Amino acid sequence: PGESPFFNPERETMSREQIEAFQLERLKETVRHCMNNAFYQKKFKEAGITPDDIQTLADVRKLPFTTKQDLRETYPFGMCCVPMRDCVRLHSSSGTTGNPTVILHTKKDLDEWANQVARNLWMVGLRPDDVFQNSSGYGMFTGGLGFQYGAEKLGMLTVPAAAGNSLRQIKFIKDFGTTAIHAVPSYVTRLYEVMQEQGVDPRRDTKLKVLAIGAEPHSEEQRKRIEDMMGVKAYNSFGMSEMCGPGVGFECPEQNGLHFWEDYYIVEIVDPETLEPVPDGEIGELVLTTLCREAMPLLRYRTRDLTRVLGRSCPCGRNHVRLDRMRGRSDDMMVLRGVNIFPIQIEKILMQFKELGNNYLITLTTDEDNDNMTVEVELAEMFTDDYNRLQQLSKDITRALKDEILLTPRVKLVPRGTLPVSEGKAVRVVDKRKVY
Ligand code: ADP
Ligand code: K
Repeated sequence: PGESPFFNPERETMSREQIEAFQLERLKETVRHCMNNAFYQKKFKEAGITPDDIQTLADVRKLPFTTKQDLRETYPFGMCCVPMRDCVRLHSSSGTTGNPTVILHTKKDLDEWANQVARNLWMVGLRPDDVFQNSSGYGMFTGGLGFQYGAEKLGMLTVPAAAGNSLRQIKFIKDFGTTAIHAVPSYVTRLYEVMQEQGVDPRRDTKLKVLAIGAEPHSEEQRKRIEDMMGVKAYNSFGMSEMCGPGVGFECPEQNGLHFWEDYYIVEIVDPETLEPVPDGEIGELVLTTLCREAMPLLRYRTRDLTRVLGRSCPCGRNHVRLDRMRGRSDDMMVLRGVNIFPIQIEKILMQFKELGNNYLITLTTDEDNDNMTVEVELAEMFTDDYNRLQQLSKDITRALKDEILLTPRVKLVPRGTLPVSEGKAVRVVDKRKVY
């Protein structure tokens, strides 16, 4: 692509009309391709439709939804639309209950996926002279190989550092002249703490300039903190195994929402109850249809992620839909005394207090038949023993939280390093409530 700001200028700068014409063609092909598979044949029959019913882009709404449940019930290979001999990679999501979900890829699928990831990294200014350290889990977790192949495709020297072992990470960053890192946001804050302990100043002692952070919900406040701490630009990266993995949506340098790549997906936001589309700007469930997958195309897949449309144009020159940062999955929503609360709302408040560190844990309990919330949060390093100051701080936090979530949680301030840190996605909520 030379020195163009676009990795794939033709696709990235399509007008809305071009995007939609492209999508319709691809949608028709995808639907026809799905008819190779018994699961889809049955679904289509039940819905009383055939591929010929897709004549306009709006006809996507005639298609049946697919869900994680479908993937579980057809585990492991029941939703594959190509002969097994054409599949070259398998990824599987954690799945704490029942069967995990399996996603298969052909060579072409992997190639397209790498293109998607490379497009994102190019978009935020990374070039072949950059050194990319991938500090996310490898193995089944798609953030590992997904970023590896994408960064290599772009041409960067790519370091598969994997998650954890912060001392080694820091040594690599310094020795290899790492300029960009991919990691989950909760791990970046951990890495920074270890840098501090080691007397390493990321601005002075490293060449870091860009971070790709994602795979878990985080607030704008958390991002700003990460940027300040590390002296970098941090870009939100959205991915999910069912849609390949990383590369589905990414922020451009404007940092005004995630561009979801509509040459790869049809993006719908629906009301999770009625399943009808919601107007732009309103929060709903993200539903995605893949447009160029061979092994496992997914039609109208219900992601359970809640977000909203921010716009369909951008000063960066891309017209691919911009979505707001995810507020969490519908399953992350806590219902306490009839009030709906997302962990991210709590994080947003905590991050506004400079006296607080980055790690926090929400515990839900039942006391005397009432639901209660305790928020434990680590103090920043300037930990104080001044009882009165801590009392006042905890009062201020409680009040700010109450304004946001309309309930009064118990706030516990704990020293840095007290709360558990996970190597993968952070665990923010422990629900110990009685089930009646
Ligand atoms: P698992 O399903 O085991 O968690 P995935 O890696 O497929 O594994 O997780 C995908 C999910 O992670 C998304 O559906 C979404 O809930 C969350 N996620 C990924 N990226 C982001 C992001 N940038 N912001 C918020 N949530 C994200
Ligand atoms: K290189």
